[in-house]
Amino acid sequence: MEQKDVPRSCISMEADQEDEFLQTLPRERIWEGTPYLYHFQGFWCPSWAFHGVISFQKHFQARDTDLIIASVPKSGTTWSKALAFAIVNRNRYGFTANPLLTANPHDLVPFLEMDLYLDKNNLPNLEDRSDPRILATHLPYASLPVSIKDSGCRIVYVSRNPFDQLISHWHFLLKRSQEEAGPLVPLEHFFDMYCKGVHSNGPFWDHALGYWNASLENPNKVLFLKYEDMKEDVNLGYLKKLAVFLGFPFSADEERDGVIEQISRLCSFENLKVLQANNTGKMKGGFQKSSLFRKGEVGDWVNYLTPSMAERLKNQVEEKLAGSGLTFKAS
Ligand code: PAP
Repeated sequence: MEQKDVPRSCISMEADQEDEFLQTLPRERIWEGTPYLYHFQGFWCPSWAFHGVISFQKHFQARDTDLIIASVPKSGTTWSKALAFAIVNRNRYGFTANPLLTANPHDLVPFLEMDLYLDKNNLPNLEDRSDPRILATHLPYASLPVSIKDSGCRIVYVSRNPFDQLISHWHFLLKRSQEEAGPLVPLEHFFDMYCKGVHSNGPFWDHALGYWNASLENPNKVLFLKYEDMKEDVNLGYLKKLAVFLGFPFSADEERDGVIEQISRLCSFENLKVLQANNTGKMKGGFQKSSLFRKGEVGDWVNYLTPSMAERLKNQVEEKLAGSGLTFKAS
């Protein structure tokens, strides 16, 4: 769905009308105990995030200097947030006292709809944040507030092959159910719903294509990254590209002094996973911080999906992405 189709009535809706409106939308639930997903503006929005989405769309005023990290959940968001923060703030903090050593990347780079705009009683004060503000969203491109599209702000979209992304998401739900001693979501069922596009911020292909097409139309506005390319790039070309896109390119001296390697190490899965800030305690949403750092590999899905499941998803992804030029490496 294009932004022009987003119902204006939603944008002007008062907070006390939201619950009533929600009840008019189609809804699905992955499994008993998981939050309802509401079909809204062409994507599946978790019930608890609905107010945040409306409020974000209604109130957020982007600045030309803003940097937005966008993704479908479980695509490398935490990693990308850490990288963007480390690149932008490298001269401010250095590497021994870097906030990434003591705070979770999601605390340093908050989500707009799922964090900053979530509170029904208060709007966030984003005015006092110094430039560039690094912020994040899981919303599809079509649902971004107009000011993000119309301003000069830049968007980094991180994507991941849907096989690993869905397995990562399933594990995340599983862990949450185990913690809460709730019913466990069977993989077959989760997979089936996924193929129907029913998962948080899904369908996957619509989400990816929205940003992919925007990156083709305006490469200076949207940088489209792939998790798999970043993982296999031993020369760290993706980091240089990201730094240039963010407006903080590495100097020749920095390259010589190994600053790029330092950022790569600081933000690596191995480093972040063992930090106390990332392996103890809970996030605002109630889930364990450690659940953001599971395996961090490409191709782990082969341990879970049967050949017939893999075939079904492969065909579906090929069909949905046909003609777009967008492809994913899944191993
Ligand atoms: P989110 O959408 O809830 O923020 P997100 O960070 O996008 O989650 O995805 C989590 C995945 O990224 C996990 O993948 P896995 O389940 O297949 O293991 C997690 O391990 C992986 N991940 C987290 N941090 C890093 C990192 N620094 N480098 C590579 N992968 C990472």
